Amino acid sequence: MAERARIGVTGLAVMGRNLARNFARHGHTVAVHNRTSAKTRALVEEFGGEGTFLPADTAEEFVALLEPPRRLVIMVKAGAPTDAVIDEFAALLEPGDMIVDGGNAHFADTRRREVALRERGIHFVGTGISGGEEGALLGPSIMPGGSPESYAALGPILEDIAAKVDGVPCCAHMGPDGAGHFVKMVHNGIEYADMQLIAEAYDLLNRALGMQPVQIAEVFKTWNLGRLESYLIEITAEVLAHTDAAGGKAFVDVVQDRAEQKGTGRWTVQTALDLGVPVSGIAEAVFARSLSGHAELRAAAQGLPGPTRGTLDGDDADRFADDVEQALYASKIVAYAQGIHQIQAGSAEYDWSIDPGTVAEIWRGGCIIRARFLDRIREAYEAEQKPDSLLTADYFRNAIAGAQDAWRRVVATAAELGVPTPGFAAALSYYDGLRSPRLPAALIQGQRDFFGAHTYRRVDREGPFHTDWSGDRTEHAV
Ligand code: NBP
Repeated sequence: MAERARIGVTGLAVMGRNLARNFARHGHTVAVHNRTSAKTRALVEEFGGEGTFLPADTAEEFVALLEPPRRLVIMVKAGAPTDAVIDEFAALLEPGDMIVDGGNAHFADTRRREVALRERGIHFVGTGISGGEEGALLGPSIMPGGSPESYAALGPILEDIAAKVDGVPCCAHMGPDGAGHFVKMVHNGIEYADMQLIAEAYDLLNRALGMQPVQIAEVFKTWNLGRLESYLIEITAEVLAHTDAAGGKAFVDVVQDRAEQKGTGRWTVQTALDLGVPVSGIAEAVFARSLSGHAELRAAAQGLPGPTRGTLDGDDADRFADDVEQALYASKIVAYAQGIHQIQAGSAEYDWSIDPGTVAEIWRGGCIIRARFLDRIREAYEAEQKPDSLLTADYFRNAIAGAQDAWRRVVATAAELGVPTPGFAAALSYYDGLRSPRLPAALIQGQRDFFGAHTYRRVDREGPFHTDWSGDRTEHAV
């Protein structure tokens, strides 16, 4: 009998091609297919020596190459192309077969697709894959959803190709149906927040201290030796140290300051609004990118008055870089606390039983937000007494206790100097909001009752109440 493949990949653009190579390099015979066959042939010609690839020109040939139960990975553009490919292949599969969607699908689409395929006996495994092009080849962080049965059949192969940290694969079953894509979505939301916070730290050092990008690169390199050690800090130092070949200026000074967004950050915030979870750090990061993109509005605002104080000097300047490191660390903790809260809320809403400790564990390597402190997050959720919030876990409570004076100074200084720090400031406000015994929400309830008879609850009695604001202001139980 002709050789069959343990797994197949259809969609051989950058991600699919590298994922297929990763399977092959780990000794798995991999069937490969792409709508445009030239890409399939190119892959085999160029990288055929890395392992065993079984190329297919048609969908039928591709399915015939897979050993049952078939494991078919789709790596095509998210949205309509993914639906088209699922429809094409589902018609050729049998009950018990698995379709893995490794694209960046919205978890609601994954839930819809999972139900439709389950009715036909096919396992649909929405799988978040992070790490970009390089991760797909060398070891990504993999977040599979879908049924436990499908994970039993797929997990070992996915764990094989995933990044490893201390020998532990950065791949674990997140939960049923859309859990994997939900976790990936929040991962990307945290990534937005982390990048924004790092960008604010750079902006502060540049504008408050007048440091040049190449000097700031050195600061980031130093930070990367400590508790902030992470992929994003590491690449930030590289980008800041890079000089533009054309004019000899710092690269960052010749790039247009308009950040793009592909949508997963926006999805995170939209979903958080639906779930009622305050992910203010992620939201500010998305909004900061939107603001950066409004070129005409920004041009029109150039004459608006700012503060008189321009840069720091004396003692303020001497301690500022260290203060910014502390503010960055504290704000980053808040961004993760908010993201984990969203994962917990999604898990409760959709009955996924996602374990935040496992999520932290598989984010330690392979993915864009990989960082030293994910170990601490994992430990926090492994403890017998699970924290209500990451912020209330002992390690992080103490970390913020140590950083908060500097964090407050940085936010105050930024306001004084007119340097925008939506990420740092939102994180600090969230922290202060969470720990406040009383919030002005009580006044908002009064306002709502005044104009809309929305009622309110009292601190000393059960049940809703309304005050007759337009009459004699007597209070009634409702
Ligand atoms: P793209 O998102 O650029 O998609 C290109 C692939 O989709 C090609 O193989 C193309 O085939 C195929 N395709 C399209 Br477009 N429409 C199709 C259709 N109607 N039927 C069949 N195939 C179709 O590729 P990518 O950047 O490799 O990303 C793949 C997935 O992984 C996406 O969902 C992406 O969001 C996700 N992702 C990407 C990254 C990253 O860093 N790039 C990271 C994590 C996740 P063709 O060759 O015939 O045009």
